[in-house]
Amino acid sequence: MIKSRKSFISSRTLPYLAALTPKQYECQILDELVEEINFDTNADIIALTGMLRHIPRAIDIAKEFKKRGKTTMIGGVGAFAAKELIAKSGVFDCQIIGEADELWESILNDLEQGKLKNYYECLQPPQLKGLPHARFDLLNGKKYIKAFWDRTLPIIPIETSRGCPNACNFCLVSRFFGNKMRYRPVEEVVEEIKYQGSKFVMFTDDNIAINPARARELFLAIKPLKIQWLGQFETRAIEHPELLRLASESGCASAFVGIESLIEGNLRSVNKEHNIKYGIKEIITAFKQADIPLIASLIFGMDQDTPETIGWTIEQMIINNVNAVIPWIFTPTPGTPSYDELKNEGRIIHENYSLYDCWHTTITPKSMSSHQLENAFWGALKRFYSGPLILERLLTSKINEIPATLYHVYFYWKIRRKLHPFAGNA
Ligand code: B12
Ligand code: SF4
Repeated sequence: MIKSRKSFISSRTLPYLAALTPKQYECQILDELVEEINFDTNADIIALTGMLRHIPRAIDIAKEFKKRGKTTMIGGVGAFAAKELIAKSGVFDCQIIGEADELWESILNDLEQGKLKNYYECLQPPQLKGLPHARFDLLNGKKYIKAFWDRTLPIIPIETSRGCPNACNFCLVSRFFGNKMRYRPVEEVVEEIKYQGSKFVMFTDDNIAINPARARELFLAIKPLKIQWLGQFETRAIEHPELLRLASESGCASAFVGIESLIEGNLRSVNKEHNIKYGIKEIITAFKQADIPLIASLIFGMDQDTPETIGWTIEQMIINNVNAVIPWIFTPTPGTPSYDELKNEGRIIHENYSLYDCWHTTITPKSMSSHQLENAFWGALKRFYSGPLILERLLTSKINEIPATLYHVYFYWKIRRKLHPFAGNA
């Protein structure tokens, strides 16, 4: 565990699961990133969630609770990716695969009637109409940072859709949520934002503008709320400049864009051809013209990457004045084609999932050694977040870019301690 005093944003998962829980149950939520576990709690059921890298820790936690006679359950994307490991651990009374919206209540009913099964799977993804509002009131709000301009409530993650029609080989989203988009009714999204009350929202959608007509409807509906929001966009969004402008007018404070690689062969090798069409300059210019600060998500260590291509990529980001970069090391998640491919080629070095955090090497890359990959990755982070470049960015930032640019000082501090900018935040 990499713990922090305060996290950037809470997860939506458990506050949402609490909202799905029938009223006769009392729920408590504990986020181990920022709090300590009380193993002597009087709770009857311990329900755990996490990404793949949290699974070894979840197994240890469940072991402790089993010793104390509790009923242990686990679900979520990590549990989906590590199904075999979880089953083998033998410390969970119940393993839930897939979306739990329509399953959770019946699981609790089965438990009440002494008929709890060891394994539940969602076979039919739920429609996203009438979802309850997540119970963020159950979290310790003091443990999450607040926006610079609104010190009242932390940033709140809100979901407006699930699924992704693309199938990038390294990504779990279309494997877990399916490749058909499902949307929450826009009026229900607006209602939840109002209900949660925060003036800063992070949309958890993987592609907030994948459907331009629906995105337009959403942006128009949230514009009067006068919130600031963060969202994930795919590169194809630049084909709709008027939509990007509307996103900006509706409060988009930063766009997290899956650029992944500037090398065509890399994009082809991971089935992300849709990114090939656009040059990095074109992408950055389109977001700048819409006045939306762009955070480029990059993946290093794909087949055609070498220390030189990684160095070159980061220079391209600097030359083109991208607002921020978040680089990751190519990591194969079980359940994805990348994992199967690398496994078949014998290129997976180890399966200690606690290091599957996307900033440790877990594979032998094709065109360099693992050591070279790790060095080039840290070199890229240090270069982009170097003192002189941060200062230059701060001095040249527009007013709306300054809050995000100030985080670069924090990133600088973390990178010097060999921590990824997001470490301790997810
Ligand atoms: C928001 C988000 C983040 C945020 C915030 C994280 C947070 N605090 O939650 C940030 C930006 C920080 C982040 C970071 C990372 N993320 Co992220 N993130 C997401 C995202 C987009 C949304 C998560 C979410 O809130 N979903 C909504 C909730 C309600 O859905 P849910 O958790 O799946 O829960 C449902 C079911 O799974 C189930 N369920 C879940 N848990 C449980 C438990 C029980 C007991 C039960 C019954 C049911 C149940 O019930 C829910 C309702 O159906 C997902 C993709 C996605 N669409 O889900 C990726 C995702 C989770 N992230 C992923 C990854 C890889 C990362 C990173 C490692 C790096 C990266 N390359 O993106 C970093 C981690 C950094 C670090 N320090 O290690 C992967 C995880 C894959 C994996 N290997 O586990 C995902 C799936 C994206 C992907 N492309 O594959 N992430
Ligand atoms: S990386 Fe993004 S575009 Fe590709 S499948 Fe995952 S969510 Fe979809």
